[in-house]
Amino acid sequence: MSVVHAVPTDTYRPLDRSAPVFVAGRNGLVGSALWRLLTAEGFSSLLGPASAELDLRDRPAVFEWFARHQPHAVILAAARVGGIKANDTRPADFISDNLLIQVNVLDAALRNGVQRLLFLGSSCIYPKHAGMPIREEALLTGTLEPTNEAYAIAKIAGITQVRSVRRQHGLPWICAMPTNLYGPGDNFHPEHSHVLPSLIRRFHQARMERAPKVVNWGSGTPRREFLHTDDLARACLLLLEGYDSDSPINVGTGEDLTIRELSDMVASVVGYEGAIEWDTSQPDGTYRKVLDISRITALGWTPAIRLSDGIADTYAWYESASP
Ligand code: GFB
Repeated sequence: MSVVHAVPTDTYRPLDRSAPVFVAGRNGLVGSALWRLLTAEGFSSLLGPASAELDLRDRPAVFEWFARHQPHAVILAAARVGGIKANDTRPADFISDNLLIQVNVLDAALRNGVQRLLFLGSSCIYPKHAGMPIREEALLTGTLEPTNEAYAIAKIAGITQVRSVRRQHGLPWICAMPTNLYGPGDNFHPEHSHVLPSLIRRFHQARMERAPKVVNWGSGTPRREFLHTDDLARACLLLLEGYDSDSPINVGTGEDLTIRELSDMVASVVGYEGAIEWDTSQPDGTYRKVLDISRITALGWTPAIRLSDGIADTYAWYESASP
């Protein structure tokens, strides 16, 4: 059964399953989930060169690749991403790499007449003090969270480029804004990753080493929302086939929890029973981030993976991938 069955038939424009679809960032957290879903959905000409084969920051190489492969549709899931500390300590890398990747892929797609394109942003594009849950209309209405301002501004530039192409060239390109994501294939780096994979790694190590305590970052009081990438992948296909608007569209669960609650949940899944301490010299970041998902749920999509199940699934992947 197709995942897009719930889209109203008047807006449903199916993608040709045999036409080439470029999943930019195919080996990343989001790209790999998209690849799994699109393969299962019968897409037979997926394109997803590894970064060693095609560096998306290399403009001539990107143009040459598009001219040769002529993708029919593009999902731009390639990005330099990282957790709060990576964003805070390497802002020059985050703004430069993301702007280069986006401008090259979007320009090459335009040059080659790509009709269907989905650009993936992030919930950090919204103002730090946006009303909760965050509606799409909050974009560009206030100042950003300083720890990820460089990344957020690059993503806002991408949204603006997609909207500009719509306005100037009339192509039905779209943007989706996912909340904090997690899933198999995530980055588990101890310093640079996001909180959920960091906690999995930390609690796993502590359990293996029988450590009496772990120390997490910040106060544990900030609230976040977490979406499994398999749920995001279903949303991406639904949007590509059934959404055509100038406005970015949020993709999340609409439910948040404190970092302390998340930490307890991860400890329970991993089986860590020692003490948990909090290092308040580390940044908390924005206090709360939860998306209003009424626009996408009206199209018929809802998240299907409960957080505890998703953590268990991600932990199973981590254990299978760990040496
Ligand atoms: O996942 P995270 O880095 O993303 O951090 P952000 C979320 C919260 O978890 C912060 C706390 O309050 C952290 O202080 N935390 C506790 C930890 N322990 C840890 C740990 O071991 N590692 C990490 N990373 N956090 C990022 C943005 O912000 O979210 C990006 O910087 C992007 O630009 C991404 O938008 C989705 O939600 O704070």
